Amino acid sequence: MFRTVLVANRGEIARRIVRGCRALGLRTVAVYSEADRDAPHVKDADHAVLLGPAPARESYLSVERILAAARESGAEAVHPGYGFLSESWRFAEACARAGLTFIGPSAEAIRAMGDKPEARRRMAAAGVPIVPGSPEPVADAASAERVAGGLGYPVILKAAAGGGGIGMAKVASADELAGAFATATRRAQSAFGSGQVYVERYLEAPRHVEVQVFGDTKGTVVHLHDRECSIQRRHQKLVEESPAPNLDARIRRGLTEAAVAGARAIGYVNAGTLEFLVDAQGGFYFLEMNTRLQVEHPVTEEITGLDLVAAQLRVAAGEPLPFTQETIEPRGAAVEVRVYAEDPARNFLPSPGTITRLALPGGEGIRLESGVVEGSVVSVHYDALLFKLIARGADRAQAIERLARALDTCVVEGVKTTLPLLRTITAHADFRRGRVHTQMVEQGAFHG
Ligand code: MV4
Repeated sequence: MFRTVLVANRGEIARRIVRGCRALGLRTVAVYSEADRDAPHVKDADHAVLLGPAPARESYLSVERILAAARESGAEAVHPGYGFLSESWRFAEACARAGLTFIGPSAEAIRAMGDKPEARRRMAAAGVPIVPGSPEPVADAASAERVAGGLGYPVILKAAAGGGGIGMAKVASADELAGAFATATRRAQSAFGSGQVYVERYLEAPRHVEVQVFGDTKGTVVHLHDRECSIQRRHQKLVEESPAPNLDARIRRGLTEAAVAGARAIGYVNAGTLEFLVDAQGGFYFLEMNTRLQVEHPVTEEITGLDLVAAQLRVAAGEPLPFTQETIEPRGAAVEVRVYAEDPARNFLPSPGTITRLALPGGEGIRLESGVVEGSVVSVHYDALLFKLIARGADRAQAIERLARALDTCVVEGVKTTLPLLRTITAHADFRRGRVHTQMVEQGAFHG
């Protein structure tokens, strides 16, 4: 096992990783930008290194500066967290070249899953159901139209180098295709540096259910059950839970078995997530694989009682997984909400500023993962996630009841937050019945 870990991130996840390192007695090195001099994650770590100016390009996204920080602080391993460099195969490779252990999967697995058509081909070859669509990017609008004609409308155009919903375009009919193809290509080029797009059949109002997987260097791959993540707006998740509610036992088994088969087929090592769309008929389809620890990992930890960050460290050090499929026993239910510094009254525009008052709940079954304290300055330069509130219970109803109560006692002053929307969602009858899908927020289910 390495002794010193550099945490190449900020906010709540950097603090969570520091805690995971402490659980194994490892020394931690934080990195920070000029905007984060007084940030909690800097104080949490044993040592901290200034990277550079506030813009992420010159700090948290600078491979060169992070490698230099690792060198000067004596770190032997790097945990990338989520976002920033976490899914950069070039960064994983650069770490290896610098003699550092990248705490995550191989650069090859990151690269393959970042190429969405390649990921679809690899999963299909492993027997994982994929949404019907083009096996390769389409060269031009005419070939997109040929593929779409074969699939039937509506279809969706997606960026081959993309993910997370950026550059996607729904196409209702053939006469919309040429225009949508041009727009999608342009957006994909500017967001990902590649204009390549591919075509899939469009599924109406599906659920988003994902499966947490974990592999080690001995070739063992297990799943840690599923998470329901349908409640989101503009591809930003708001509420996540485990287990997914109202999921037929056959579908659940199909999802977890497919996820393990897919991860095994690519020799996957460390924590990963396979995302699926589940349609109203119970069909499920692989969407993409996230080759990182995810924001919503705490709900999985709450139902399994496992420490996923500690497991990541062990696996990265070459140890076998500290659990087996047989010993992973899900218990109860857990729900997480994400509180962002965004203004609901101004179409959820970021709401930067100083947090002048912060009172956050605790108590039975409540877990808090916060990147801020009273006095923290929320910068325009980074993701606006302030904290996550997680509630667990013996069953889903108890977890939601605890969460709703905890949400009622949250006080955040100085910046606007998504708290009002989260209170509305957790009180909503459809949510309480577990009747959720990906279009709910946009369709206005939670207005008023
Ligand atoms: C889709 C889809 C419908 N049909 N693919 C959005 C994020 C990206 N990972 C994939 N996404 C979607 N792909 C087909 N063939 C609908 C979405 C989608 C969505 C998916 C998951 C969670 C929320 C979503 C919100 C809108 C659209």
